[in-house]
Amino acid sequence: MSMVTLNEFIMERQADFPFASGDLSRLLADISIAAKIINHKVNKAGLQDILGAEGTTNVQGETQMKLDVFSDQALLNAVKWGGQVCGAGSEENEKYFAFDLEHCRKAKYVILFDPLDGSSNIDVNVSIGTIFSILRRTSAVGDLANINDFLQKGSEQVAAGYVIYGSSTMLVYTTGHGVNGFTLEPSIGEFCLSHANMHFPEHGNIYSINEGNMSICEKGVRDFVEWCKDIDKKTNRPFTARYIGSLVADFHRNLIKGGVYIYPGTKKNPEGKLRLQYECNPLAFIAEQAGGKASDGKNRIMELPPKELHQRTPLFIGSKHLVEKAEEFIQKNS
Ligand code: AHM
Ligand code: MG
Repeated sequence: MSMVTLNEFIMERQADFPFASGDLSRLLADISIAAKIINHKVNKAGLQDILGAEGTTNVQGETQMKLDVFSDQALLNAVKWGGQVCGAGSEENEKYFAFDLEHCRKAKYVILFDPLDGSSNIDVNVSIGTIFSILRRTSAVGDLANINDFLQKGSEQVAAGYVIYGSSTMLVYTTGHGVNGFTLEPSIGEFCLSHANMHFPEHGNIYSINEGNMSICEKGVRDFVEWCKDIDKKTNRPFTARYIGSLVADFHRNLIKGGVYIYPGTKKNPEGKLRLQYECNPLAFIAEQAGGKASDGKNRIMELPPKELHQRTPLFIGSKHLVEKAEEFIQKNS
């Protein structure tokens, strides 16, 4: 089998859009470079004195890990000097960045990202990930980026993807024409096409939720989880429970094996935990492109109107039939 690298693949796809300028292709290439830099650091995490908390807290009051800060900088530098975006919003920074450089002012896109999701898992050597979302700017080319560029619905995304730093490192992305996955081949330092045209399998039987929160979840969520555990030969129940606590890894497994990931609203946090603009929307775009579904229990994630950069939302994402089943229980109880 011949090997197709990510850059070759992006270039081939670019030829499908004769009027495209190549800016989006270049941006994806910039992101893949940042991903390799982050991957290198993540792999060395156990060897160097870079584990543990940085001693600072981010905008959500969470302790930042050193690798969070490193990954944030790696991505910001890659996209700023690459010059294909006029601004960037990140989980690690309260305010978005508007890059005041001539080549950035002229750029067509903005990017939002969670540089290192699931970072509480770094110390225990569990898979973590990077998530990104790309939007066409709404402000005039030549101006500085403004907040409205970032507060667009998920349905406006032009591309989205994630990188998983697991037993191998993979980059998975969509530009709205299906989902493709690339595995990093360390001997040549290239992402190579390994998972072409990814789709949720028709039958999946995994449910992923932090069951420790069950008593503070709404009844619909509790009923759905009970349903997953019931015995029923026809629907292959009881299902299998799998929860890593690392969104990218949980999502990626469910995309390949079939399943649903849920982070619901709780009594303590009615809006849940996950961030709409750089965690839920990009994964929702990938889920839909792979034949799956993403909702907040009632509404399509990609239709939710964003009001602020770090907005949270409950998330039900994965195989279509399982997300719809969960929604059924929510509706019955609301
Ligand atoms: P983070 O962005 O601070 O890393 O938080 C997001 C992570 C997700 O990766 C994961 O699915 C979830 O938080 C786990 O939360 P919990 O420990 O409450 O189950
Ligand atoms: Mg995160």
